[in-house]
Amino acid sequence: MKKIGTIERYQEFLPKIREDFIISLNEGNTPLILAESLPKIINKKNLKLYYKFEGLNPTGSFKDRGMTLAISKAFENGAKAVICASTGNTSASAAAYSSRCGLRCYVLIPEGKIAKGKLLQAYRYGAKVIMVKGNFDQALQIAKELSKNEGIELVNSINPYRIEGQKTASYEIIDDLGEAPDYHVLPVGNAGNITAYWRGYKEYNSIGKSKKLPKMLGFQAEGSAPLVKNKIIDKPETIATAIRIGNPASWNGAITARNESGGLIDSVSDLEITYAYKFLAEKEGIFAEPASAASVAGVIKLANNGYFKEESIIVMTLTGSGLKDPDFALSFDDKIEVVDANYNSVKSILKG
Ligand code: AN7
Repeated sequence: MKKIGTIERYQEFLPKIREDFIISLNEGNTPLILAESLPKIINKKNLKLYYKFEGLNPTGSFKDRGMTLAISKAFENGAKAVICASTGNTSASAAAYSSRCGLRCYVLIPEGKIAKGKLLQAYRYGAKVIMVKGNFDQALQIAKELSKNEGIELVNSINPYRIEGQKTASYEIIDDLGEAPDYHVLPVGNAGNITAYWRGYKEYNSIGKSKKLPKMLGFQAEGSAPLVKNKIIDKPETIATAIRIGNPASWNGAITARNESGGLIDSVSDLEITYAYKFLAEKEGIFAEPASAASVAGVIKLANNGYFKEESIIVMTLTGSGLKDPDFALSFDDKIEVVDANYNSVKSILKG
């Protein structure tokens, strides 16, 4: 059977892995979905907007693109165990790929600050879940030290194979559009993904697959915006727990992507993120997690400020699935009706 995951699809652009050691769940190849309602609410006819919906990866986030490489390499190198710190999605992905090849997987997560779906994933895929009474940045520091001292492979995005795999999303976008977009918009947490996308765009451009390079637009949550404030945030806060990060590991990568592309890194408030999250589900039919909605919140903010002047194609990455965070999804006022099991009780609820 033909394999169709990240590694096989873009073999020639990625580090080599011997075929017997490729651990894949057919990740990648996610849809680029045209925005129907967004152009209307921002009232911009000059913009063509697309969502790159990474929530449709095997574990429900973009992390799978790089995890397939990181785990395959660890497996090929004879590692017995892997470790990561995570706001949730990395741990879900690491746990899934590890389970496929019998690697022991340790995940360090900030206690009480990860979406329930992600916790369940890591747990059910069989990882050893360790809750740390602290934030992601503290957990990452511990994971790094354990990796160094105990000979356990680190599969956070400091692991170079992670970024290599994640850059394939840019290839797919160019393969789909036949050209790079004018702007690429991403939520930014640990800043691995914006680093990876920029690398992917530059590489495809250098071999003639695109004529232009996009401006990279990154959005952090206001209470967790170290790159915007240009300082480490000791106590990051946001409802978008995936990007609740105060000291991004790929800090320099994000700044380089911004500067080289002529883009920007800005922040959006939890209120703006929540609006975009609801908008995506209720007006576009796309259920993405809160952190993903930061991309859309960012576009709305910039559009309202008159940032996009020319005819432009904009791609927004929606990094993870809305199913990951049931508690947030159910935290709104619009209530679910419970009625008696008869025709009239149900009919009385209908609005016509
Ligand atoms: C849905 O899982 O850092 O800027 O430990 O899960 O590359 O970190 C997740 C990050 C955006 C930010 N959207 O990406 C983790 C973790 C979602 C995410 C980001 C994350 P980076």
